[in-house]
Amino acid sequence: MPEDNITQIDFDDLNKRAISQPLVKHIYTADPSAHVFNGKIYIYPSHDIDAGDAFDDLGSHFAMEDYHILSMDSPQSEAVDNGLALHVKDVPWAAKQMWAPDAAEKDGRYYLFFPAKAHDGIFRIGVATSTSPVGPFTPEPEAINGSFSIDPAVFKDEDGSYYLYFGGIWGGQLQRWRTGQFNGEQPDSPVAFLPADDEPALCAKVARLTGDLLEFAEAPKDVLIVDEQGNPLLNGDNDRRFFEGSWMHKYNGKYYFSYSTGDTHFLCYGIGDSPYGPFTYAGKILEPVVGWTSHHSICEFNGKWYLFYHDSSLSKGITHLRCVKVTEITYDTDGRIQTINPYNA
Ligand code: FUB
Repeated sequence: MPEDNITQIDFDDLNKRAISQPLVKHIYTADPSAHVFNGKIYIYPSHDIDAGDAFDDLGSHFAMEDYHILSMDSPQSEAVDNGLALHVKDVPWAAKQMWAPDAAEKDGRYYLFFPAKAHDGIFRIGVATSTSPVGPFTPEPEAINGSFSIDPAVFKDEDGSYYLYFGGIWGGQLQRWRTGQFNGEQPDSPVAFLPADDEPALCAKVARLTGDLLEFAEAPKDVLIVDEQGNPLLNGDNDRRFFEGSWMHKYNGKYYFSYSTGDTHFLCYGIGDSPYGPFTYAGKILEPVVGWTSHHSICEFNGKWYLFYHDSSLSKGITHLRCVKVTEITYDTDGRIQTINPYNA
């Protein structure tokens, strides 16, 4: 549901047709990364604010400054805001734009992974730690060495290895890293430096983390998404190619890499046999929501699977003022996720 349709939307009607309601309404929240720690659901969202920055295709209007962690006893229960967990002013390397975070637990310690623009205007990914899943978190003094772009998502595999998925095109700057170095040249167009439409699309990145979860244990690799013939999705395949918002979960021994298609507003996924992929494109998880962005996580709770996502319904369609929601997902017998429409007809 692109932004230019907003003026035609009857939000009272849309909210009645919505399959789920905002988890909290006293603040704007987005990009929900959900995990179950010690039997409880913790949601690590962006904390949206209106800082007055003009809307542009590089996402300058997403000017978030801090994180608040939400917790829930179950997907049906009330969500609790646990207050300020980390503020940009306390992160030595970060200047602005605290975008979509994620978290992991290891040996009773909690790790918050977050992207922010450093003082040179380049997105990096940092880590902050706490003894509590809701913080407050203490940031490492530097961003993860060799990190770049946005939208970290951390996945713990059954063998105890942790992997960090990340990346996003346009405002997320992934297209500026094609040579391995940041290309800071003008123009500042979101589509500059992208491949041609008939070339393979840019890939999200994945790197295994070191045992202390503070660094990459290896150089980041491409997360390749292929079609049913095994061919990489092309840059012009906007309905299916990766844009931002990586997530990894494992279901029945298979690895599910899911992501947002950005300018076409879908949440899609591919299935593979390894955390590194390749992932064969398998379909859509969520049809477009009201608002430009779509961003999600998938989490199991008591044997059922849930999609945490956001839309801009709470702000009546303002792109950068979003609200997080949750709905159950179901799998077909062949392991395909049934596509969800966020609003009933
Ligand atoms: O919240 C800021 C950005 O919007 C996120 O990093 C993207 O995934 C999109 O949701």
